[in-house]
Amino acid sequence: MSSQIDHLLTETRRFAPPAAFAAAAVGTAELYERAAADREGFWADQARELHWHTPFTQTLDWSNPPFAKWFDDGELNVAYNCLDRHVEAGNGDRVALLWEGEPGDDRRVTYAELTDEVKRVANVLTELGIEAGDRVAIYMPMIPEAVAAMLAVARVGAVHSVVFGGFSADSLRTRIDDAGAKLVITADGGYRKGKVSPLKPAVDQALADRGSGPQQSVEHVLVVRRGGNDIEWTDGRDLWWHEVVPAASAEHEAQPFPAENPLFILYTSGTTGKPKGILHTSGGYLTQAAFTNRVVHDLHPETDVYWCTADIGWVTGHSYVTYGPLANGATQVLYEGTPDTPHPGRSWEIIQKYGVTIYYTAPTAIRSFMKVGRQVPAEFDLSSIRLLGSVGEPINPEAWMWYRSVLGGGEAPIVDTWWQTETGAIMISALPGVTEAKPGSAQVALPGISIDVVDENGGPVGEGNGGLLVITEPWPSMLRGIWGDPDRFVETYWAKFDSQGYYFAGDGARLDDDGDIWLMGRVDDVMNVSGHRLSTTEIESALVGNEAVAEAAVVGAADEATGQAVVAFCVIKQSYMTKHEELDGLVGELRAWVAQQIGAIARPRDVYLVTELPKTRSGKIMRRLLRDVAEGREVGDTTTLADTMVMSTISGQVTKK
Ligand code: 6R9
Repeated sequence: MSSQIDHLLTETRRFAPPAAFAAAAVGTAELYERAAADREGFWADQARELHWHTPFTQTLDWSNPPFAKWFDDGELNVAYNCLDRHVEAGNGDRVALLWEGEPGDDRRVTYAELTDEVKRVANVLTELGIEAGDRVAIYMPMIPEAVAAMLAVARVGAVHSVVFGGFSADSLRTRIDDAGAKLVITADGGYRKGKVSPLKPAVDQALADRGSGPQQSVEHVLVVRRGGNDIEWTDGRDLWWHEVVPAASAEHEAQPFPAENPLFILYTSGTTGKPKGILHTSGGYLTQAAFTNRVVHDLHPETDVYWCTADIGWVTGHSYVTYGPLANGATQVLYEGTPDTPHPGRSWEIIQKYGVTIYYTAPTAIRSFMKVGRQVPAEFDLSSIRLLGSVGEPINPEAWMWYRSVLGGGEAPIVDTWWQTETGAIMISALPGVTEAKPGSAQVALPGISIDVVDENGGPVGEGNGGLLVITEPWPSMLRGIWGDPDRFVETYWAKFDSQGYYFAGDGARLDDDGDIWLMGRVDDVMNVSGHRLSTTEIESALVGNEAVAEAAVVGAADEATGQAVVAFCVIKQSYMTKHEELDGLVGELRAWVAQQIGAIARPRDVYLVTELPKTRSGKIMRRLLRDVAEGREVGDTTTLADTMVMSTISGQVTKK
């Protein structure tokens, strides 16, 4: 990559942590030194923060790469670590979940209450024949029972596969079949965008369609009543949670399981059509989820009110809603609904109501808040916030500055956290009390994590250069495989840098002159225009730096002259549209703007003004579909879009032009 991305990398603003924050920070500079001196010993120390029924004597077994074993001869119970030990330490009355339903109903669940509930659910699971190693699918809204279900499955040593409640019956069926789940835990429905969105009917459909397909592994469906919507009932198979859970005994002693006992499978999309079941195990995963939640989010469990907005259907919800915060004894907000329902200030109302101190969300959400305007958060008291986090995609400096000034009172440190479903926990991030933050850069590998940026042959590119992001040493929360497909595991992540033994993350990255890491988007999103490599992220960042643009997506479209050409799709800010009745000329201005910001090489061939961008349910822009539009093809598979209508709207807007 050459000078085109200099405008990101010449970002010169630096923000040191406030002195009082640094003085009280959980993560200190000393952690880097300890980890550098003895990486495995460092992780063993972190693992000893957990409760082990049987202490481990080995830290890492890497004798059969890429199949790692961490803390292999130790035994623990993941749910015991998240629940019982806090109660036994005298913290049973501490609130674990500050739950807020979308319609405004709320519930406070203490550690003692959550422990009691999980013990009962664990007894129900055992009565239903669920044993260690069995798979349980969870298809639920964001309600306390969803967290309890995950922990109960973990408590009996079984394996959960959480399927995001926004996925279709079809996706649910594929996942149930691939994992061979024996039980599905669901709800009648949950609140989304002001109405009840049904869930149980999708489970019924997923199970009904299975006719001649794979063996019918599902024996029971356990149903929480939440939406109150009408549902069908299969006697003998279906059970109401409110009938069986309160009736079950609250006595349940957590049994120890080996550190490498599978904890969960989480499906994620890869480059092929079939989703991959990413497999995580117990001891290493919990160690790194808890450690990173403490040091990156600067968690002080006695005083903080933490809110990670991710749904439990995504890895962020696993590591930073369920496992990390509960292992640390945190008090956290759990919100059922969408951030703009019933009004655009809903998130700020929740922060004010509960006095949220740590807020962790995605750039896509931040940009949609920017689109609505800062007058909305200005109506609420957000002064409790002392730390902000970002995850899921690169955060452009524009959004970073907005986040810090509007939500962080111009002072709260921001941690930009890079990681993946596969890595299980945060890998690259500032330590908020130590690192001077740079807007737009995820910055440095965490203590105990080894990252590099390399060229196609695996050679380090060195400071000031771009290449591919790799992880050069095994880490505790690394995926242990792809469920049922060890070859695909090796092929996807380890084959590219086989001789070096590096994990290939699939992301492009660049090291700046300070050695800080800038994520440049998936390598499949890198364009080649007239022999120059351009990053979609880079051009998108320039576009949203223009006063007119709220959101932008850039794709490389096949072009006879240049190989690929830059095609941009922009959503214009409401405030800009009210000021300028005519958008005539804006397209030309934006093309010139990019040329001016980055260089003529980056000037988009086409700029389309659209009302929305196509996003997956986890908020990632589906550039593949935009490329179809840009190249004048029929639009491909849209089933993973959050809103399947958006592509026809965009196609309409583009052809009208
Ligand atoms: C946690 C999560 C993983 C992919 C990853 C990368 C992108 C995540 C990022 C980021 C830049 C960050 N990504 N965090 N890119 N800066 N801070 O999102 O997992 O859904 O598996 O996605 O997301 O491209 O490879 P997952």
